[in-house]
Amino acid sequence: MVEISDVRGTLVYTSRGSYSIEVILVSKKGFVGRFASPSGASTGEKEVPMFPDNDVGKAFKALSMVSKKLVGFNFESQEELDSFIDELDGTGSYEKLGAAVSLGLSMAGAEISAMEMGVPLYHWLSNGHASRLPLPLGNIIGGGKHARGRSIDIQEILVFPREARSYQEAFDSLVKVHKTAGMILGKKDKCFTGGKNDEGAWTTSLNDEEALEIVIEAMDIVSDETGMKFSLGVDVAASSLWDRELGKYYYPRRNLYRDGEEQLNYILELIDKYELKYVEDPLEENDFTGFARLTEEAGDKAFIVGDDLFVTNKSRVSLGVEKKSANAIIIKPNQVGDLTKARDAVAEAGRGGLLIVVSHRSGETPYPQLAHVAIAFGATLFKCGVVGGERVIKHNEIIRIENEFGGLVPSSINK
Ligand code: 2PG
Ligand code: MG
Repeated sequence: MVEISDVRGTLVYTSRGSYSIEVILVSKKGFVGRFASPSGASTGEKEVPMFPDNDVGKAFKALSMVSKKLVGFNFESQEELDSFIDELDGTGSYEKLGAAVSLGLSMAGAEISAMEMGVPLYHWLSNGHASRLPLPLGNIIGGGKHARGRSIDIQEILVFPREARSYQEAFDSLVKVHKTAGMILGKKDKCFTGGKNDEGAWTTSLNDEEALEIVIEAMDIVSDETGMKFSLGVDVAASSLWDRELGKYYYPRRNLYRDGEEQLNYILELIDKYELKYVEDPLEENDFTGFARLTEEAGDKAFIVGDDLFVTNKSRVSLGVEKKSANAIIIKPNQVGDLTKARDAVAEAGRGGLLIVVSHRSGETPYPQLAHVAIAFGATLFKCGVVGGERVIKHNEIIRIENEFGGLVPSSINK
């Protein structure tokens, strides 16, 4: 039984320089848990907002209101804590608290619980069932909203190793792909200054297809050097390209519009031409039917991954499973506001046979806990930037867990 004896909040910053709140929980036995939620730029319209009415001041007020009720609260499980936070919010979707407060409380609560039990956080979050590590999925060249529309139109060109003896070896090879891609860009892109976007991916003046070719070249070089086998992927973040009024996707670099059918065919072409094995948000966030067509046509070749489509929300996952809209899912706890709701989405996705990808946000905070969430939720892929302190702290945490606790080996992927 864990008892909360103090609740505090401090105004802190994300890697993008926007506000977050470090939520601090102290247990009666004197353990201290802290967490500050990240926030996105290409956010799903159905995700829990960072702050109520986008107002950090209101979030602090909400935190001080619920603090009084949390002090003295006892809980035995994460579900008990999270359902109490949900009840205190009262809207069912954290409209009053916002994700910075609700997930801050949930994660800080998980921290103090794990400390009291004397177990690592991933152990607490998985009830001791965690048995494997994910493989890293890294952002190599990026654009879209993460580069203020000044790079490629596709938001992310991603790479993952398909198997590795250790997470350390897998991550090392991704770092090499990132470095090598930077070197090639230095030669091929006359405007390249070494500039990176919000997630530490390179930005470029080249177009989407030229950028894809550079990443393939980098993968091949590192593969020859290390023997590691890589697969290529993209996050189209298509809701950011979607013009709702026109009902078309707009690609600003080429000043080009594509309707739903053209978009679907373009994605199918990209999958074939570049042998993409991972395609996240290829269509706008409410197009469950288009997603299902894509999964039907290309799901054997590539993971069709729902991010804004699902927003880590169990009922949207159920709909997607029923319609066979995707064969993989992005899990971002802040999208849904607490760890239990995120775990419910994972369980529902698991019932539908979806591959689990736990993911960072573009505006991250320099805290390691997401590494534990990825392990606890049995993620096959951990999507996180390759460089930048707020990203590397999470990869380093997985490497530390791998070395300190033993018995956890990376997953492998046959795509
Ligand atoms: C995404 C994420 C992370 P953001 O679209 O998958 O890469 O971006 O956090 O801006 O939503
Ligand atoms: Mg995404």
